[in-house]
Amino acid sequence: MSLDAESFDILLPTLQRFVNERLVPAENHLEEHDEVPADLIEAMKEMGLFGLTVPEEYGGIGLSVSQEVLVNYELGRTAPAFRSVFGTNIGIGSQGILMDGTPEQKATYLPKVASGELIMSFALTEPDAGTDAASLKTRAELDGDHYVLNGTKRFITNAPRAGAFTLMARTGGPGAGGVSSFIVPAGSPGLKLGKNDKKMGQRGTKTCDVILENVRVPAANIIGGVPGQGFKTAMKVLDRGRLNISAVSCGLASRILDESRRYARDRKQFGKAIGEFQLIQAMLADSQAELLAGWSLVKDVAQRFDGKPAHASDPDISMRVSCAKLFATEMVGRVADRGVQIHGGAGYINEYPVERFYRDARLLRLYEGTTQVQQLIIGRELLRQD
Ligand code: COS
Repeated sequence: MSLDAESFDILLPTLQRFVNERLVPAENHLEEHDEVPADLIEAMKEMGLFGLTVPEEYGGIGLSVSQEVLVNYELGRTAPAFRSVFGTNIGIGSQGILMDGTPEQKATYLPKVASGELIMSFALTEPDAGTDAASLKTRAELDGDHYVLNGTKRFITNAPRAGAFTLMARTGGPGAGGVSSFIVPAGSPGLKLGKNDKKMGQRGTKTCDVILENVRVPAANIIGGVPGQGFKTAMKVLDRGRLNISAVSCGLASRILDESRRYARDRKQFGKAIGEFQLIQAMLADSQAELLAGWSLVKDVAQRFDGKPAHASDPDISMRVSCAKLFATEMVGRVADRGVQIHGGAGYINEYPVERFYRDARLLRLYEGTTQVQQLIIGRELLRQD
C-alpha cells in the first residue's frame, strides 16, 4: 500500500506549507490555551490528514510506512499537540482494526476514521500495567453475546476527543495469551472519563483515565473476532507507532537545530555572533550529526517495514524499530538540551520555542514504550538470533 509518487510529491510540500504557515504561528496560542483551535482541526480534516494511513478502498490516502515517516518528520517540526489531534486516529487508535480486524470491522469503522468523523484512541496502559502491559487487569467477562468490561485505563491520549477506543482487556487467564483487543464506543453506558492529566509539556494534547464499570460490548467487537489475540495486535500496532514517534523525534530535532542556528547567528557576545565560537559550533555539529544518523536509521527501518508482508510481524523488524525509537528519542532529548544551552538564559524562558520543545521532547522517551523497553526488545532479539 502506498500513495502514487506524483500525488505524494504534491502532498508533502502542501503539508510543509501548512506546518510553516498555519501550525508554527499557532504554537504560542496552543501553549497558552492548551487547545488546538477548531479552524485548524477543520483544515486538517479537509487536507485528509485523518485518513493518511487508511487504505484508499476505505476512503483514506493509504500512505506506505516510508511515506508516513516523511509526513511525521514534517509534523515533528512543530508542537506535537497538532499531530496528536489525528495521530492516534491514523496510528495506534485505528491500526489494530486495519491490521487484524474482520472485513466487517474494517468496512464499518475505517471510512469514518478516514473522514475524521470518528476519532479513535488506543487504551492499553493501566494504573498497575505500564511497561508490563501483559499484566493488565481490566476484565472482560462473557455474558451471552456480549462482554462486560470492568477496569481503568490510564494516560489515554485523545480519550476526551475519542468516539471509540481500541481497548485491551482480559478475556482469558494470566499473561499475554489472555488479552483481547476490543472496539469500545466512547458513548457506551458505564464508560467514564477521568479529569484531564496536567502534563509537563505537550500542551494541547488531551490525556485522561478511561474508567469502565460494567460496560457491555458485543462479542463481535473483538478485533479479528478471536479472543486471546489482543496482546499481539497491540504489539504490532506499537511497532508502527514507535517508528512514527522516531520520525517525529527527528523532525523536532531539526526544528530545534534550526532555532539554535538562528539564535547562534543573531546573538552577539564579546563583540561577535556566538555562532563564531567553536564551542557553540561543536554543539550544533553534534546535534546535526546525531540528527542525520537518527533520520537515516528511521528511513531504513521504514523501507524494511514496507518490504515485509503487510500486517505480518517480524521480530527482526520489531528489533530495528526499537533501535530507531531508542536512538531518535534519546537523540532529540540531547538536541533539545543543547538547544537550551545555546540559547543560554533565554532558553529557559518561554519567549523562545526551545523552552517548550525541551519539555515536549521529554515524553518521547516514555510513551509507546520507554527507552528501557526498547533496550529489552533489542537485547532479547539479539540473543535469540543466530
Ligand atoms: N508483534 C507481534 N507479536 C509480538 C510482538 C510484536 N512486535 N511482540 C511480542 N509479540 C508476541 C510474542 O511473540 C508472544 O507471543 P507467543 O506467546 O505466541 O510466543 C507474545 O506477544 C508475548 O510477548 P512477550 O513474551 O515478549 O511479552 P512480555 O510480557 O515479555 O512483554 C514487552 C514484552 C515488555 C516488550 C511489552 O510488554 C511492551 O512492549 N511493553 C511496553 C508497552 C508500551 O509500549 N506501552 C505504551 C502504551 S501506548 S502509549
